[in-house]
Amino acid sequence: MRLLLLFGVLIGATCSLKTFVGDQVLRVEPHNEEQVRLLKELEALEPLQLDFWRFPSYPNEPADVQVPFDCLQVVKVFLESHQIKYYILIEDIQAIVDEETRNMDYNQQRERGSSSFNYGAYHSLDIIYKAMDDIVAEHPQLVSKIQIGESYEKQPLNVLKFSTGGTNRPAIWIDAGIHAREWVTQATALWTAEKIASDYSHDPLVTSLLNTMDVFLMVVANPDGYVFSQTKNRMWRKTRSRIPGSTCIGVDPNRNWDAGFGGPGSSDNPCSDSYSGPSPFSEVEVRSIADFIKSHGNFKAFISIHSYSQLLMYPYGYKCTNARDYKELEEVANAAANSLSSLYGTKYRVGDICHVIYQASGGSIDWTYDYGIKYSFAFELRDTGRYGFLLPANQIIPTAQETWLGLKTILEHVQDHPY
Ligand code: 0X9
Ligand code: ZN
Repeated sequence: MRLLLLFGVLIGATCSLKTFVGDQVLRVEPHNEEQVRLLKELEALEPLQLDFWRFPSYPNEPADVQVPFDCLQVVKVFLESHQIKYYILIEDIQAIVDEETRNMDYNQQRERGSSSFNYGAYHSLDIIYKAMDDIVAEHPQLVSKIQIGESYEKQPLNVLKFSTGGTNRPAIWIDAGIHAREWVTQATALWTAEKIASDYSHDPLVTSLLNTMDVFLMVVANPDGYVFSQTKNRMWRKTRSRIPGSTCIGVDPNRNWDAGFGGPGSSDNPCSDSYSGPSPFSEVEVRSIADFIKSHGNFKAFISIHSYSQLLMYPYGYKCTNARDYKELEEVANAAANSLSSLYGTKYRVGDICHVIYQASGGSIDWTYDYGIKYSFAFELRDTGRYGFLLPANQIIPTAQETWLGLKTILEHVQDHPY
């Protein structure tokens, strides 16, 4: 019996979920270029095992950093000795992860006989894929499933297609979950799938849109990372590909697109969370989306859903100059942010990636914009840092509802501006 217990502890320590007991998230507020530079240097110090939930960018813009318990003292001393202001955003990450685990759908006592899908909970990849199949089965005239490829670990890359017919109609792309740990995004996308399916022929905008255009919705753009974030490390962001010559795993799929590849705001260090990868489109998940977009050839909008920070952004991220269409994109984004906030008062900041968040190279919407898809937008959903990536499940549905209003404003504009 004691042997068995010991074995259990060993398995727990070596094979199972990473824990974050006593780890904190600090909100750090650099006040000048020098302090920003120091934070970036800190980021590169691997033994500290820092995880920037929000990367350092500009003076007076906050960065959020997860610090392991063992390094808290040295990091705080470093910040204080350089007069860099900070405060504790999350006291004990594990406490929030534990609460989240208790609320996972498969850990909850569901009412017996209740067969309806719980959109207000986080789910495993298998359950999400099953729910997507169920939506297809319930709306066979409108929704179909397309497999655009296979992930590094051989998971299907599934996309839901909403179409009322025609051939190669002008189309809208929406993806979520390209960053694994941004769980509210996959959950929001799944809710949105059901919303589009059930609103067709009821909601005038959805109906008129789908009478002339198709919508493609990728609920889990990085399935390997999502599974890993649920089974091994809640804070996993990247893909799970092996990098020759490195013991570190995975590429940042939002640094891997062929748009300013390898430039500022990306890293060539495979151990970094913003590692751009060995070459543009090295990641099969990213390449599969790009190939699909190219072979389709008629996408008018490309919307990528991330979390967190409550931002609605348009190109560019790899450079800090205005996109040709920035006036129109800014107007549409402002209108979308307004309709989004009309529901619960959630405030969004709007702007180009470089100015609103930070310079970041190799991102999806820069590539799609340069490829010719004018209406390229990226959302960063709730919240602004109280929970960050660990957004409580009771915020999933409100987040999805408000995001849908923002999305609809964009879709309406796209429909009204076909060229
Ligand atoms: O750094 C990123 O990739 C995005 N922020 S996140 O916290 N979700 O990782 C911001 C970049 C936005 N750019 C594009 N979506 N292309
Ligand atoms: Zn992201």
